[in-house]
Amino acid sequence: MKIKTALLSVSDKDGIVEFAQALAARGVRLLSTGGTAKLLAQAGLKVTEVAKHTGSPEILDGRVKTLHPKIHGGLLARRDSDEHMATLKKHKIDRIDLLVVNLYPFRQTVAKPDCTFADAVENIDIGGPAMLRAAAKNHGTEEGGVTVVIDPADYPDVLKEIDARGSTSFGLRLKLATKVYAHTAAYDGAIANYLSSLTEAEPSQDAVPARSTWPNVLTLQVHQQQVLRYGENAQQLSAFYTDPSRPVGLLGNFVQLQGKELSYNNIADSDAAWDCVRSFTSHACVIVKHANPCGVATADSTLEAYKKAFKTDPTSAFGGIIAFNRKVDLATAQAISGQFVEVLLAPAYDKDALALLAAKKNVRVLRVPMGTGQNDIDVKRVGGGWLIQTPDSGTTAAKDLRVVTTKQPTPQQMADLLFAWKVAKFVKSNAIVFCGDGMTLGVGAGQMSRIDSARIASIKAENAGLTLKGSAVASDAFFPFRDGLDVVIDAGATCVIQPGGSMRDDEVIAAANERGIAMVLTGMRHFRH
Ligand code: 93A
Repeated sequence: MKIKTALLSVSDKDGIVEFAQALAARGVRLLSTGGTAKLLAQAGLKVTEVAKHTGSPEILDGRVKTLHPKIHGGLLARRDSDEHMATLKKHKIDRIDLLVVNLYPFRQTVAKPDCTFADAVENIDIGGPAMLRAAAKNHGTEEGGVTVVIDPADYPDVLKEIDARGSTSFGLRLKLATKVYAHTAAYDGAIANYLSSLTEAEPSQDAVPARSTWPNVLTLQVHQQQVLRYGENAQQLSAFYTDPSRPVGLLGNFVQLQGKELSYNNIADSDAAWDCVRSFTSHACVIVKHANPCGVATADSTLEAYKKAFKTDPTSAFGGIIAFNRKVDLATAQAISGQFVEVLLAPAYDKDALALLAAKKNVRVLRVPMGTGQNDIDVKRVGGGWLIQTPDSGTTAAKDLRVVTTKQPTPQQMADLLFAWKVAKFVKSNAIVFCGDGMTLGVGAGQMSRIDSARIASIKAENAGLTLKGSAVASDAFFPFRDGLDVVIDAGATCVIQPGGSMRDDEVIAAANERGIAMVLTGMRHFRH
């Protein structure tokens, strides 16, 4: 069915004049609402105002513009029903074949700190979603139906099909209709999130209402980006979903430059590696296995950082995820080529480094634009629901530390303690991390008992041929008893960083003094489950 009449009603007017010109050039009649009609007329286009078309003026400050049987009848009448077509004729209603709408900018409006309650309410679009839903419902059959466009990125496809066939295909109409319902659902979700975040019982119209941190309704809109081969295991189905507002061209935070398709576990591990490596300012390398760092180091170059990180635990590094916070050069790529690596990620690569990696077809090479990082919220699935929290963005600097022992840490020890503390944040609890000279020496992760984590960390150091004598050690949460502390001192640690706050802090501090080591407290713990 040929597209004869289009209705255009948009808040974001970008590109609308050009699209309307293209439609007019193809003989399409244009109907439009106040502001949009004015803009089109100014551009010299012949356009009929909706108010004139319906015979009803816009009323109630524009709250009622398009809510009229002449509009909704024109959108909703079934094209394959003689009865519907006869009804249109009887009531002198014209078919509307193409609808172009984008909505009042609700989300952008409430994001402004000075947005009043009245501003927010007035930006709840009613007529726009009503038309969108009507048009999308009537996307029709192979014979014909309504084409509905909310995204300017779809203008070219619509014009291409009109040129090729005078109308649009069922496939395109279905795709566009699907987009509409995802869009209106997200739009209503944003309204519900906003209203439910208001803490005042009756916000006054001109007041900027107080907002609570957490809305009691939380609507998240996520779009499928990639179907994955399987989930954590082969018997699980899986896909990767992201927030539609994320920059296009990224898979989550990543751009894949080469290699096999990313798996569920690859994405989870790469995320853990990136989270850790981006927290360092100097050249850093993080090697991850099963979401835990098994080697972390900083140095003056990426090559040195990699060599040091690898030394921590060469056994675990086999098939690992390797992340850098700096550009990867040829020398580093050459060194990495010597080991089996699943995923390599960095903000950039030298050309010759990429050429070398290209020979290793299986290695998944990811580019991660600097600055990309955590989400606003952290979501964890539990049976029957989701646990939601803000991400752990707590950081600790030297000035935040409290030395509680007679022994003061030397400047070198202080640097190692801060390094160990940074790493411990990214290790699953209970975490014990031995470090020295800007590298991890032994990592104990994910144990139910802190003493076991300490024991495992020292066994791993021994297996790697590293000494813990004179090392710095971090514990992600406090020592409940002195026994865990004794294990790390027995292993060779001479300084300890931990949050403090245990009922037996006095006993633990006394033990540190008795054994002649330095201990600093951060006052902040980093559980990670
Ligand atoms: O206030 S509304 O909810 N009432 C309506 O009847 C209506 N019809 C279209 N808002 C309505 N619209 C919206 O107006 C559209 O969704 C679009 O965002 C905007 C375009 O208005 P104008 O062309 O006057 O700039």
